[in-house]
Amino acid sequence: MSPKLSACWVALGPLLCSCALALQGGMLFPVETPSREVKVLDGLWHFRADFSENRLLGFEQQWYRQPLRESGPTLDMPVPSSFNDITQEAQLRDFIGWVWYEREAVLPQRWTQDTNTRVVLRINSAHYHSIVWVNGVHVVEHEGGHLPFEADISKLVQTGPETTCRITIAINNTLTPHTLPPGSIIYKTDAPFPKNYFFQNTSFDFFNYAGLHRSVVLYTTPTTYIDDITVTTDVEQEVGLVNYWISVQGDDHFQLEVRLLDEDGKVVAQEMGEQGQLRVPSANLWWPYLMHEHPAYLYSLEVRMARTVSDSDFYTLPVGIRTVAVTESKFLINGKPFYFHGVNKHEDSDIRGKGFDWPLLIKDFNLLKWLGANSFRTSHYPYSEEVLQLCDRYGIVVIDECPGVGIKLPQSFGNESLRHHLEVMDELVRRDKNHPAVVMWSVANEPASALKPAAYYFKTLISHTKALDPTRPVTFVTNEKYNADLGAPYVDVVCVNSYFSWYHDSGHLEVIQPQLKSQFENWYKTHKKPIIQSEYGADTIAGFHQDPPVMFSEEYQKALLENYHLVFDQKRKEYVVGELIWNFADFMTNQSPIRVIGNKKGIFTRQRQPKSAAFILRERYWRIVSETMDHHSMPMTQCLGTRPLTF
Ligand code: GCB
Repeated sequence: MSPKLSACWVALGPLLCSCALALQGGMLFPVETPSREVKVLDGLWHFRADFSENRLLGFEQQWYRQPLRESGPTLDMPVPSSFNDITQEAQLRDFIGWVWYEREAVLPQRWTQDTNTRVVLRINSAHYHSIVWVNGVHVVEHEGGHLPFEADISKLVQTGPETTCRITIAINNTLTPHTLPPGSIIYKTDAPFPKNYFFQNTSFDFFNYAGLHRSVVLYTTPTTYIDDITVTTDVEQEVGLVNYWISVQGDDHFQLEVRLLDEDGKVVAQEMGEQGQLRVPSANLWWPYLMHEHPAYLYSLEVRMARTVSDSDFYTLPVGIRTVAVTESKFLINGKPFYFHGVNKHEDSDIRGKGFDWPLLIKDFNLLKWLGANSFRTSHYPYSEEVLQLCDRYGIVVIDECPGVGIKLPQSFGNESLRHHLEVMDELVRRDKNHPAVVMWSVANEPASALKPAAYYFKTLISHTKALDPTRPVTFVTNEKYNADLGAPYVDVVCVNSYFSWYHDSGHLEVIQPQLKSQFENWYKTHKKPIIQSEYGADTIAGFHQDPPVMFSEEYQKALLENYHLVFDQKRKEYVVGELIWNFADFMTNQSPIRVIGNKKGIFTRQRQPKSAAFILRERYWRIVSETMDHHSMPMTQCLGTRPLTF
């Protein structure tokens, strides 16, 4: 690494070591209950990018010590949002280094005066490396975007009559060969480049948006509190089994009461104690969308921790009872074959970049419903918790992917990278383990898995993930050759990406069928595992038409899809268990001669308008539903007439 940026990381050396701190304890989603309050700090924050040559001026001048406006000019920056596309400055769009966010929060008096109240600051996603101060005091730091981290700030805010606190967050979007995703900074020192010129090199195909991408939240719990809940489910004949483990922090003396309520609010099982099993006779199972007349059935697990009558903590967790299993050729949900007909997505939209946005989210779910999609992969990083909550409620099945994308360099397979990757899986599993919609973990996308160290790397990573969660299969998504991939022996399901007639044999649609057939046959013969076509697609500029089809026209995207579908239809009778189009919507990438204002492989535009291919896919997905319904418990007419169409 160049001395300049390494200085920036070295300067943080001692702080980086404390990352593990962020891993202790649970990471329950903040909800309001009779014992908990939540204050969401969405809105305008003060913002400054540190354009100084070494990007360290903010640390040298300790910008966190006083209000940010006192150390120089600030911008108004909306949170949640990426900062990149908010202004007219290309310099800020492409900025690499530290940016500073700050705002004051007014706290209810009870929070600052009642020392039996624990006040927690939670950052739901800050990309990439963050350091947080409250009233100028360092409280936490975290490496990696997309996953939440927290700090208990009770002591800092319970010091006197003051009821405001100043939150300062410094965020650095610099990637190194050991971050996830990896990247590197390239310095251009030869003459024709401007002075001190550098840029960030990455091997992934989406814009490295940065900033406070999700809400920053303050919430309270009592000082003795429910820290974590883990639920796994099983089914024995008609009886649903809900196994639970609860951890309480703060004191050893408490009682725990656990009740499971059905959708009508009726208590169907209850238990006492930190761990146990709830048995639900004639359980309503959690079924995927379009697989059952009443999909996505959710029970509520009400947990009450009590020390005394007036000192209790409450938390309610939605619970879906379902099983997941993989055989040599099938993916089973509740013992029935499940076929993934869905999409790959990105968290991406105009202006807000990767910033969380409710209207966009609900629009996307309505489009999935319209399409008849039953699943998606969180390509190529964990999506917001709100997304997973909606998937639980709607029955949309999720392959939950970590940010292991673009792992191409040999040094990204070393111990330092592996250690971080294992930590990220800890954080991901801890956050998402209780979502019934999540049916499989994906530990990476298209790594250089034919490199020698990949065998040990993926063996370790996958066995670690299975140890964290023995109830779900684990995969990574490959584009290596079936006989060269050193990670494939360790996955439960083969997820393979291919772009026949696009990146290979460009323009030759006629190669798709024979090449795809042999792709499937080779992978199956070698590994004897179910296969998902985890990406396929073609860039298409909405409104470009050409017949006979040529690349980038809507006709070409349609024809490419249709050729793939013919082979899927043969092979899904055997061992192909899913097809996920690349991509749900157009999305922003780095500038490049093969990208026309971003990647255009969406079946919807970035503004969520359908291209012709969306109608092809819609017709197909609904046809698959009508065919497979016959094999399941309900007739299609019932399915169309009731809940699935309205969620
Ligand atoms: C891939 C990658 C994805 C890219 C896509 C493409 O294989 O997994 O991130 O965006 O191809 O369009 O090139």
